[in-house]
Amino acid sequence: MEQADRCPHMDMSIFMEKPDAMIIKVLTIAGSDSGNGAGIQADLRVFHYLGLYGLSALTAVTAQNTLGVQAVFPSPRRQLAAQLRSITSDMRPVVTKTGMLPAVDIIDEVYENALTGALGQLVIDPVLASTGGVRLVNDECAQQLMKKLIPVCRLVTPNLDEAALLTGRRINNGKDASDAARDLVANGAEAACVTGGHWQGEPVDYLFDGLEITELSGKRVGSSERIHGTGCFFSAAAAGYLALGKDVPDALAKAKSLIEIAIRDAVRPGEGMPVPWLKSLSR
Ligand code: PXL
Repeated sequence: MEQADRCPHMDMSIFMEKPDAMIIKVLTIAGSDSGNGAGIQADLRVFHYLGLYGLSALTAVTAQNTLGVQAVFPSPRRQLAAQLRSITSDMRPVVTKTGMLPAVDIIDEVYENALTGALGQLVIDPVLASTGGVRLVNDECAQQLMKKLIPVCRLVTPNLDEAALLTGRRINNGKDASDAARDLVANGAEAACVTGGHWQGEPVDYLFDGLEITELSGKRVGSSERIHGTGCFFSAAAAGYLALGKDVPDALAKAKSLIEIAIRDAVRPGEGMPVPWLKSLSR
């Protein structure tokens, strides 16, 4: 009452007893990038841009800047478990996006939570290496992703290197990328989108939804190879659009348009790599 007197335009609905049903929640389970290019920082930025309420559970703390990753400190499983318990006992994400999952037991923890249904639809960005080429998770983690999480996901969004590592294929052309997407669906994913942004030429992505291959073509807006955080940004955007009710092809097409804008407007906060940026978030 007192506050309303002071601020007559204040929306008193925040004091309602029930949670706000209009707030759409999306969770990222990922690592922290101290340089603010990738990881949870990128994911939360994208969720906010899309008008979603972003939740986060940390799987690792990285020490990094625009020049590269200097150190990775994986979270102990019980730390992730506690975060997920706190989040899911109070809030229900419509979609959960995973990023860097740096240990087998971290993957197991996400898997066990996914099985309860408390994470909503799962979008997996199978982060294996940084844009600078630093390996962030080992082969055992890649295998555990294939064994546990990919079989229960709505969508997996590997880049060419990640798709090659996960499927054991050499990927040199669109046919190889399509075959890798088929492999991931054969392994249990509902849909797989192998992103071609790191290729020379036009950045075509290959989506397999269990029925057909769709080529998602885009515009080359500078070299995304040297831009740090594009993978996180793209899959966070796809997760966000799924949470907004889009179907997989539509969510991916919209995510592709958004990353193109963010690459065009990329900023260079340090001496090293640029970072995708959403200008309209700034005042
Ligand atoms: O871009 C992949 C990635 C994802 N998540 C975290 C990272 C990186 C790359 O450095 O640090 C936390």
